[in-house]
Amino acid sequence: METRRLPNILITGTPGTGKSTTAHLLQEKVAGLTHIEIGKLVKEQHLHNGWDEEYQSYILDEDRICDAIEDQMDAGGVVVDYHGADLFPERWFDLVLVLRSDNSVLYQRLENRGYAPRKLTENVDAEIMQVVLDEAKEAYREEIVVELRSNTLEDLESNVERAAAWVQQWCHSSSS
Ligand code: DAT
Repeated sequence: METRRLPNILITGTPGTGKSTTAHLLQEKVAGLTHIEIGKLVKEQHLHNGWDEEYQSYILDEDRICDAIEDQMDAGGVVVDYHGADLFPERWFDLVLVLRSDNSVLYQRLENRGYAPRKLTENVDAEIMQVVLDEAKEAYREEIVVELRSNTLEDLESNVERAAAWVQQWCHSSSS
């Protein structure tokens, strides 16, 4: 039975496409939403099984990540931001936004972030191959998966506006 009073949204995409920025602005704009950055949570609560030198990332403990946020997800109103789409239960999300950036834009953002050349190339390649988009389409009903361009500040603003309007609409239709 649907008990959420606010919807849950997954904001996903390749690292650097603007997930955290978008999620943060959305949570600021819509009262009652909370933002969970999975990468940060993993570090803070040690929800991993060590560091993978080869991939330069944590080896996630997916079960513990899901356990850590389950109560909040059940309550609703959570904007989850993560660069993967298939580790969460499908029922958790009402909307899945997949942010997309052009390769030159993404390259620059990841270079600014200080990514090592190999990690940078892997991520830009993954974006070109739309790995996260395909993963999201596989994991969730196609009609809740929305691809959004995230190259410019105008894109950012319009994505936040659209998502906020969608939340309002969701609340309106679930209360009627
Ligand atoms: P992610 O959480 O996907 O790794 P981020 O939100 O940290 O990405 O953004 C990476 C950088 O790019 C950060 O400096 C903010 C900037 N940025 C994000 N989305 C943008 C957009 N649509 N237009 C311009 N800059 C953007």
